Parts: sequence; structure tokens; C-alpha cells
Amino acid sequence: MEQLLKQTLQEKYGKGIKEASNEEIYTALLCITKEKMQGMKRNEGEKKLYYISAEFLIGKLLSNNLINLGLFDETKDVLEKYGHDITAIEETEPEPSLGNGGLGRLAACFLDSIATLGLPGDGVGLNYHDGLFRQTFVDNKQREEKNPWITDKSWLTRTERHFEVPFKDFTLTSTMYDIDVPGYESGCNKLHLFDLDTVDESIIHDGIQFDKNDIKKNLTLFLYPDDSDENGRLLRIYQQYFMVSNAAQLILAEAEEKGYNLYELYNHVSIQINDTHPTMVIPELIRLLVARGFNMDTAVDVVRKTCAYTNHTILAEALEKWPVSYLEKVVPHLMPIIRDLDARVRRDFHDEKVYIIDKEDRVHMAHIDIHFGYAVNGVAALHTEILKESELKPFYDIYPEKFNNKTNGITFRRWLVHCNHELSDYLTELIGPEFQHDAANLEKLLAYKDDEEVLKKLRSIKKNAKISLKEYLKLTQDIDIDENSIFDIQIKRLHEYKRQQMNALYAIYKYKEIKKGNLPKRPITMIFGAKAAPAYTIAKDIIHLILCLQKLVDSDPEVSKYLKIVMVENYNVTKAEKLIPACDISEQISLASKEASGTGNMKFMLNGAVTLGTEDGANVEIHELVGDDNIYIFGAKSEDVIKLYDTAGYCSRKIYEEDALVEELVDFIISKELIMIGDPVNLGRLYKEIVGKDWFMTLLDVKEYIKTKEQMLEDYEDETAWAKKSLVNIAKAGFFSSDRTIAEYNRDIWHL
Ligand code: 26Q
Repeated sequence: MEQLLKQTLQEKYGKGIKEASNEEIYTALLCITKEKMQGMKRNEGEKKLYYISAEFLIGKLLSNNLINLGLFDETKDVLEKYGHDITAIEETEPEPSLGNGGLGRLAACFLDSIATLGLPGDGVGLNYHDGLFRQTFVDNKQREEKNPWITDKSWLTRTERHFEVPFKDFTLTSTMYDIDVPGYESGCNKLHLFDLDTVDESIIHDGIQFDKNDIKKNLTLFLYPDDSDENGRLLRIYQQYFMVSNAAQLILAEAEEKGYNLYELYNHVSIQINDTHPTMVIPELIRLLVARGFNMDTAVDVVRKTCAYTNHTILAEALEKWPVSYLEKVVPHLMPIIRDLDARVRRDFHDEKVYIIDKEDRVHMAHIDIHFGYAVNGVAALHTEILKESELKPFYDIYPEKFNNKTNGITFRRWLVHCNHELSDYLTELIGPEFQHDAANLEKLLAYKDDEEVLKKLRSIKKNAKISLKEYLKLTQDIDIDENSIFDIQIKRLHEYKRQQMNALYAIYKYKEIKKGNLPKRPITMIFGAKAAPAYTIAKDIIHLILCLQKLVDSDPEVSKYLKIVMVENYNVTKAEKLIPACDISEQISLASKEASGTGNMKFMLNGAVTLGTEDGANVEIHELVGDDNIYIFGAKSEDVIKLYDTAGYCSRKIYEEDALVEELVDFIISKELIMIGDPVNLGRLYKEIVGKDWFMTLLDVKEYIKTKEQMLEDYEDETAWAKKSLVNIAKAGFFSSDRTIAEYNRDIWHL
């Protein structure tokens, strides 16, 4: 590496390693890494996977690529020798934020694991010019700015692949860009991102506004920013069809180039449909096969044996249903096929709940996937059970054999080795390097559960991570935090079901306790990070509340000695990598039954945080693995919650009126202290929402939540006992390696 770096810097800038700037070194390393990846062997085989997803939240790539190529340590040492710090060099890399949250990040972790397991499998998606908006705070409110990431120094490689994509009024020519996906000590796959040469970044104005009508200029301009915005729906259909038509054409082109018989496509190809966003690949493939001479029955049969679908949500509003009129406006050539598929369903089944086109003339995308795919999976055990027993029950009754669970996972290369070098190195020293190949080996750590030395070392690693975070927050937001305080962290998209508002009510509780003189034994640092969909009003009101509480506490010297509230600006993958290693308490407090899985919960556990959570999503499996002593569980169970919804049995106002503490906490949202800092419109609206509606039942769980968190704070004071909990969490995290998840997908679904 030393020689290569010297040579590259000399050629490019006429400089030595010592003199080169961070940007120059980054560029040189990018070139070197790209070249190495080009020379790598590609994962190959008789059957290949295409993972189609509207989102790939890949994050920065330099360090991870170096790790997977086995070059990281060497590079770090070389840089150190010449007085450079690899962390500072990483800072200069732009982050591609090509996803909203969990679903997009999962797709990125999966690509890493697919390549690492040596499986031939490429990702297919869109090359958004701007990632998810960059969040700033102005007047204690979220503001959205554009978030461009593509420079001449990016990981993209333009290819010579182009396809014609037909829309109602015009046909567009695509260009395929590739990003290499190197496996850890394994072969290489690719992420194919499709784009349009005519996209025009200059049409963006006032933050993230742009003309929604000029498709040729805006098609791949933005990642569709939310799951709640009513506008731009047509644009979303344009994007989806552009993505899947390119995917389908690529798949058929590659199959034809390899000389495969398309009548046996399913022996050579598996297509994983990541949520319903790529669902139109089913009618599109059928259309393309029919154009190649297939009869309709055969085309349907071949496609059905090729496609599999993953469901990521049971929130009704996130299940895509497109009005027929929209599809007629954008892709009228797909409608005869979709109508034909609907007719097949109506012929075979007499239950309107499973029809593709409903009475209101809307196309249910998930229904296409389930009828015309061969596998359906949920993303955590509880989630899959809920799909089978309630949400998708009519389908489970028809096709029990299609349903299966694949509990999510995370790549340990990024979420341990890269983001927490000190912990990762120590684990290697203690239990050997095997856990990097088979994460189940982390259990060897359990042998040290009562080893004082080991527990002490784990505490010191945590402390160092807290100090690093402290320095980072000082540098980026000029915020001071105390590394001796307990770090309580909730980072995830802002959504009412995730209940950041419940955590804010805890902050109010603590503020009031401190005011009353009930001082905590140790200061508490409550950290939030969250972006709200730009059109999601209540979510933005919750951010406003948190920012107002942050101000209130900061300006009160009596309280600020004991409590600190921090809302991290522009929470993204890079910030997650800095926050997670520093965490003591991992907040996973969604209303039971609403969080399909969660993956942040796994990242925190792997880095030694203890979970404060409801029995929801993968928390249930974390609980089973670590046992009652090493997790803090509270709140209503999912069966109870489902019953409450079914019987309309929940009334937040009743709890508010009957419980003095709850009333006091909620009233504080519109107290004069907060109104003086914040906007009465936002705070008033949020107050009304919680008292009058509270769709995600915050008030049902808030008291038990407060009690459980108080218990945690008390238990934290027994440092050895806490370090033991931390150790058990790390040791049991092996199950959540995405290598395990992908091995299961391959064993049960893809058969590569
Ligand atoms: C839908 C319709 C129109 C526009 C946008 C959307 C849309 C966009 C993004 C719907 C959903 C999403 C993202 C969903 C998501 O991130 N789900 C999360 O997936 C994770 C990975 O499986 C789970 O761990 C989380 O529990 C789940 O919330």
C-alpha cells in the first residue's frame, strides 16, 4: 500500500504522502481501491440473485471496502507513519444517503453479506442525484436542504449499458452506473444504479422544491423522501417503473448473453422484491417474455417461479395501492397485464380481500407479489406471525407454503469492525479472529462473564467511545456532553409509532423531578437523532418539542448539571457509526406490533448497549437470546395492542384525565416555559394530538416506561453488574449477523 499510495499521489498531484491533503489522499485511495476491486474475481454460478430495491443506504464506502479487501490495517498504519489520521480522511468522503432508513440500510447490509458468502447476486436500483434531504435546525424546527453526493471522485462507474424504457407519451434511454461490492475476503458483486442523462440538478430551488412535471429532468433527481407525502405520487410511479423496466431488461439481457433458456429462467435467476416498491417488475417481465413469444400462461408461470417478496411493514398507510387511473397515465401498457392477473385471481378465489384491483379501482401491489411470486417473508419472527395471523391471513390461508420468516441482520464489518475498532480488536485478542467469519463465535465471550479484568476493559472501551462522541459533537454542533454521564440514545426515523414523543415525556418527567430536588445519582445525556418526512406534520412537531426541551434544559443551570438533551442534526449512517459505540441505553420503544423488526436495536446490542424496549419486532428475539437479566422490557404486548385496535378500545383522553402524573407531563407541552421558547402552533397541535388521539398509544405505556428507565439508571450504578449485561449483549449478538440472514435466504428462497 505504501508504494501504491506514494506512486498515485505523485502521478496525480506531484506530492508525497506527508505533504498531501486529506482530500488528495482520499482521492488516491479511492482510485487504488477501485482498481483493486476491478481486478477481483466476480462471484459466479449457475444461478444469480437480483436484489431490486428503491433504496440502498450504502453510506460511505472507503473504509468498508478497505476492510473487505483486507487492506484497512495496513493503510491506517501507512497513513499514521506519515502523520495522517484515517478518520480525518474519511470525513472528506461524501455520504450517499440513498435510502430513508431501515429498509434501505438492510439492502446495503445484504449486499455486503451476499458478496461475502461468495454468492452471485447484484443489487438493482436508481442513481438518485440527491440523497435523502440534509436536515438543519432553524428556530427549533427541521429544515430540508438538498443533499447531492455525486462528484467525479465517487464510487460510480458509468457503463455502456443502456435500455429503452417506454412510458405513455415518450420513451427514455437509461444509463447504467455500477458500484463494486467486494465481499470480505471473498469475490465481488455489483450494485447497478440506473439513471437518465437528461436529469437537471439546476431545477431545484428553495431547499428541496422542484418542478414535478418535467420527468426527463427530474426522474432520478431525488430519493422519494417519505412515506406520507401526498404529492409527487405520479413521479414515484415513474421512478418505480423506470427502475423495474431496467432491471427486467438487464436480467433478460444477461440471461440471453449466457445462453440460458428463458423458459427455465427460474433455474438461473432469483429476483428479490424489496417491499412493494419494485412490484411492477412482475408485469414488466411478463410483458417482455410475451414480446419474446411466450404465451401468457407460460410467462406468468416462469415469472412466478422467479420472484420472491419481502414485506417490511404492517402499517396500512405504507402498503402501496396505486389508483388504476395513475397507472393508466404513466404505464398504460402494463394495465392489460395487471387486469389479466386480477382476472386469474378472481377466477381461482372468491374472496375480495385477495383481489388485485379493488372496488375503488386501486391496484394492491403486495397482492401481485403474493399471488405471482413463490415466497413471501417477514423480517422478524413476531412480524411474520402477525402477517400470517392477521395482516395477510387470507393469503396465508391460500398459500401457507410461501410464507417464511427471515429475521433481519446487520453486517458486522461496518457495525463492529469499522465503527468500533477498539472493541473489535479487543474481541479478537480475547476470543480469536473466528467471529469475523462466523459471528456465532462471539459466544466465546461468555466465558469471561465474571472476569473482572475483562469487564473493566469493556467499560474503558465504552468510555473511550463516549469521549470520541463528545469530541465529535463539540466539533460538529458545538455541544458539550459529559462522558461520565449515562448515554441514553434514540436514533431512527421520526415516526409516531416509534414514539420519540414518549421519550420526550420522560425528559419532561426528569426535568420536573430535578426541579423538585430529586436529583439523579449520575447526570443523564439523552440523545436523539431523526429526520421527519417533509410533509409529516406531527413528526415535525415532535422534533420541535425535543429541540425546545433541549433549549429549556440548557438555559437552566439548576437542571443542566444533571440532564442534557441533544438532538443530533442530520442523522445519517455516518453519525450512526459514531453514536452507536458510545451508547449505554438503546431506546427501542415502538408500540408493540408496529416495528416490523428494527435493525438499530441489533447494532446497539453488538456494541454493548443494553436495550430498553417493548416486545416488538426483533426486540422479542433479543430478549429471548439475552434473557430477562440483560434487557429491560416494558409495555403492552402485541396481542393486547391488536385487540385494542380491533375493538377501538383505546382512549388516550381517559388516561390523561384519570392519571395526575400523565396529565402533568402532557400539559407541560403547552406550559409557559415551553411556549416562551417554541411555537404555540406546533406545540398546541402536538398536545391536542396526544390528548385527543394518540394513535400509537403513548399514554398507555408511558408510566411503565418511566419506571423501567428509572430502574435502569439505578442498576447502572453497579458498574460490574452493568458491564456484565453489556458483555452478554455483545456475546449474544452473533445471531444478528446479516451473514446468517443471507445464508437463510439462500437456503430457503434463492437456492443459488
Ligand atoms: C411507500 C409508498 C409511497 C412512498 C414511499 C413509501 C415507503 C418508503 C419507504 C414505504 C416504506 C419505506 C420504508 C420502510 C422501512 O424502512 N421499513 C423498515 O424496514 C426495516 C428493515 O426490514 C425494519 O427493520 C423496520 O422495522 C421497518 O420499519
